[in-house]
Amino acid sequence: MLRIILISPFNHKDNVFPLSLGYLDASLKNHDCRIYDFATEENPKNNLKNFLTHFKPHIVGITFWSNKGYVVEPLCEFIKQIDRKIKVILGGPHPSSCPEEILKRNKNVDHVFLGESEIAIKEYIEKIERNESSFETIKGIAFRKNSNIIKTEFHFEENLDQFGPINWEKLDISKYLERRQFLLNKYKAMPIITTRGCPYLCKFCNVRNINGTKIRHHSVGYILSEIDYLWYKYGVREFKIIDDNFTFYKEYVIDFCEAIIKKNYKRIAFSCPNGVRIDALDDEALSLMKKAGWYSLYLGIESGSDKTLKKMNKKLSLQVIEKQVGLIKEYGFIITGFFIIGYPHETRADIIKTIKFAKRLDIDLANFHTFVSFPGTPIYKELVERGEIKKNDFSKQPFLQPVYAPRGMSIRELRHLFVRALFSFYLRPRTIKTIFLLFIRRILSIKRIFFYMKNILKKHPV
Ligand code: B12
Ligand code: SF4
Repeated sequence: MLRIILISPFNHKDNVFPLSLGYLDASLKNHDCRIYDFATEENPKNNLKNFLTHFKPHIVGITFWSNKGYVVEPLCEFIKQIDRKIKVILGGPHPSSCPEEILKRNKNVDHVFLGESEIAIKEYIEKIERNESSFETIKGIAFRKNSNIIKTEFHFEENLDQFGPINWEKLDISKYLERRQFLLNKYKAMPIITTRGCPYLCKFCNVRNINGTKIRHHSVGYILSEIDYLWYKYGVREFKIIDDNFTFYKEYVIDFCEAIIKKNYKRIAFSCPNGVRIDALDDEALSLMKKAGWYSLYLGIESGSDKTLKKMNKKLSLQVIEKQVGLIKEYGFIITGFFIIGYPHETRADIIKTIKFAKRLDIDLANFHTFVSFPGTPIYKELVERGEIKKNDFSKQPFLQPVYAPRGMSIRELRHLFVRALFSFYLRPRTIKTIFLLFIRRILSIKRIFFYMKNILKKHPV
């Protein structure tokens, strides 16, 4: 039996339960696997040192998002300094997008995993246990061999029910439940995954590298037992569905909602905080979602310019967005729109169009982000080829601060437009009233607003 530690290096205290590590842990039932979440530790690095010295793991795995390079790279070195024999493995969105680059850059990394890794990690650990050193048969792995880097094709499993169930007890759930992890919360909330993958090919998105372009799902029965468990055992009353594209298959949404309605939970709420596609929603789906307990919808609107939507390959038009927002509003959802500003080729006029569009739409809140190009996305490749960004520019990415501006615009100018977007959207009597009402209803987390404000107002090093 091998000893394994899986680390989530997000040290922001409001981080959510790391589902990625929960799923991987569920695959490693025959081993002594522990999950270590920086977000729930008072002194994460010091405690980790003690943990590593006492637990003496054979393998340490770290989940890695592109914006966390400044934490993950030193962490790999830290682990190797404690014991060079520990195998350090990485997985998650960043390694899935540029495994070769990571292996070239960081000698402290032994193996890199690509995409969903429940099966790959299981096979890997079995090989390590048997002292095998050939990994070519594992799907979705990259490693050094002689002076080459070998990368195998990744594979996505059709039936998600073979993964999990998550052993929630591996972490102290109360630490996650006592926080307001999202901007909007009605009750004590936990994230869950019902489907993985998305068939769209938006140019700024790297979901295709992580979960593929085919939507696969858990059965409704599987999800219900997960909900039941969290509802009865931990008093969780709100479920944040963080799928890539939850609303794509309407029949699935309908089956899911009908099953929830049938269960007749005394109190339950749902939302999709990382956004759903706006065009997939119709009367039937919306009315059932409302009945099942949905109260808020985040919509991937992205831009107020048809030209930019086309450049993003978003397959949406302003006309469809306006029509759909109107329809969704009729059902009384709290609507939050996601908007990207400063997308390549955008001019000042395009960005102002987005700001005006956000204000014109009947939405309650707007989540503006300045554009970041993540590795593995088509737009990243284009920008590197055109010499507009250097590889690794994203690693400097401070939360909510621009690091890229389209040609002809400075970062300072983009930052002004970003602040203008926020001020002109939020300082309207209508939005102030909405915020006040959401606050009174104890749905809106003021703490998170301060968190966003603090990050937005940080002086940017330009
Ligand atoms: C939920 C979510 C959030 C939530 C919760 C965040 C959190 N820390 O838990 C919220 C809304 C807060 C959020 C915020 C942000 N997010 Co987000 N988020 C997601 C989302 C939708 C799901 C992630 C998830 O939990 N998946 C479920 C688990 C089961 O899957 P998984 O994490 O991929 O793990 C599997 C594999 O990757 C692999 N794996 C993962 N880790 C490891 C480790 C090892 C050792 C191994 C072997 C394998 C492995 O195996 C796992 C099981 O199959 C993804 C989209 C996506 N599909 O990944 C975006 C995503 C991860 N987010 C992204 C971004 C950019 C952000 C923000 C920076 C956005 C912003 N500008 O504010 C912030 C940053 C927050 C932060 N803490 O730094 C990007 C990351 C891109 C990148 N290249 O890194 C993604 C991919 C979205 C996208 N379309 O591009 N996010
Ligand atoms: S942005 Fe949304 S719709 Fe577009 S590819 Fe990514 S997950 Fe799919």
